[in-house]
Amino acid sequence: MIISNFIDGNFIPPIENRMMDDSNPANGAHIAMMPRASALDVDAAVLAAKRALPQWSALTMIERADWLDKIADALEEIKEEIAQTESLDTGKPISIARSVDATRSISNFRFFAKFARSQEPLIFEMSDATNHVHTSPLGIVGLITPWNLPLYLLTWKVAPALLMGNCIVAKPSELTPLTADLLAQTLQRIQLPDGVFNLVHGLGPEVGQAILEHPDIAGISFTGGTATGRIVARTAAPLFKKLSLELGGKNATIILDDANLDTVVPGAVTAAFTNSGQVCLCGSRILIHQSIYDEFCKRFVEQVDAMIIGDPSDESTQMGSVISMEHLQKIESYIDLAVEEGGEILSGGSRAMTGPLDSNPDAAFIRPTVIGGLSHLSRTSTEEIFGPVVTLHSFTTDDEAIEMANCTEYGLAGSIWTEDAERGKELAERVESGIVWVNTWLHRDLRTPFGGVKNSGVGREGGRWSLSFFSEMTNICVKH
Ligand code: TXE
Repeated sequence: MIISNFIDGNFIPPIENRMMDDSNPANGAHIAMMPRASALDVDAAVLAAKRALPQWSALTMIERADWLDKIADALEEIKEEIAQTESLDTGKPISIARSVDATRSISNFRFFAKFARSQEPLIFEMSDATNHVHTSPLGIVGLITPWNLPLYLLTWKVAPALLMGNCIVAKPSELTPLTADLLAQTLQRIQLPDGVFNLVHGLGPEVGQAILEHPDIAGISFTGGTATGRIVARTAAPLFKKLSLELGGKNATIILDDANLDTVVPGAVTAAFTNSGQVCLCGSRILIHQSIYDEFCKRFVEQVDAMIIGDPSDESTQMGSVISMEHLQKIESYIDLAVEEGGEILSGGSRAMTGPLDSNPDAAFIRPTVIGGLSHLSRTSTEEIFGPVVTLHSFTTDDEAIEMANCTEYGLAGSIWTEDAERGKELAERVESGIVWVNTWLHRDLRTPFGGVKNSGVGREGGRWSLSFFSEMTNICVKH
């Protein structure tokens, strides 16, 4: 398979004709050749977007909401192909690719279409004047997205960006180009006007950087690692581009002394190992009240030991591969570090033996790994690993649990498990993060603000925050 850039409504090869390989991390097999585009391709994409902008922004928000529904309908028709393609490109189990990636990619468009229709004009009355808040598109926006939830996170930005009248230059991760290509194919099939959505594939420092630097791109929405987020901020801020940064996390799962372990243990396993722990919201540090630490640890390790690791295309697989051999080596380096720091491997810690896949040196599998006995201030317990690795820690008081939860440089998400929801909500207010779940995880209302604090990012997306990010406001004050 060969994929191309999608510019001005057409699939075209990169101007400098450089291509690169896309492979399946579950077995190392070559899947596709993809463009290694350059700034020249970004320039062409921006030109196309510039040509499309007047007509697209002249539509009403409701007319653009109708387009979002058309996109959702068209994606619904290829939902299984999206799931199969995402599983192939990422190594995630087909069950997750269906229930999380494909489902949410479609619902992102449906949600913003419906949300648009509920919007009222923003008016502030004075005794002698009326203030009308008028919104207009940013213009051309750059969307740069990561490899963990490729289409899910791309569509989370595409839907509101289109709704608010912007035209798009998007760059998915070079590790997972395929479902972005499927989206482009779909938009071409339903004849979204040429140039409204443009897709440029390639390496971050080459294509991503060119998007950040382009003078005609007015805003950047970025999801990825904190280190890259610094580069994005350093490049785009002096150009006064609007910036939304969704970065890394090292989230705490806090289990209070009154927690019901029958529900908490499976909840903590799901929060820890969904998508091989490659979700910025995963609970990678588990803080347990000392009175139930031993019982939790025993039951948690039992459930982790029983997880089915294997071929992502198998319906019964619960955990597939990680995204690449390079990422696998990064994860293994943290497991080595954990041992050096005095940790005890309670489960996993090695490359999974996965039946027919176990003899393949290019299969990026590792067993879900549970580590006890580390200080909550150790590097393993405070640095983002972004893989199927969790550390367990005990605490004695609620205050100590909050102090431990807040001790890292990150502040994206967390969860608190207790039989007393009011106690959980009060504690949640003291967790330095953008999102805290009480007695659940990854339960998402798309109207709510999503984003992190500290090194987990700047800004919020979701509901009205997305509409606000992807638009400019003019206050028009009319004297009576
Ligand atoms: O992210 P990157 P990666 C974390 C996780 C992971 C680390 C790196 O710790 O190990 O980030 O993952 C593009 N200018 N998260 O490599 O490098 C790049 O091509 C412009 C958490 O995927 O940040 C890709 O499209 N763009 C995160 C996108 O940035 C650049 C999810 C993300 O790549 C660029 C994924 C540059 N100089 C990883 N360099 C989350 N919060 O969900 C790279 N890119």
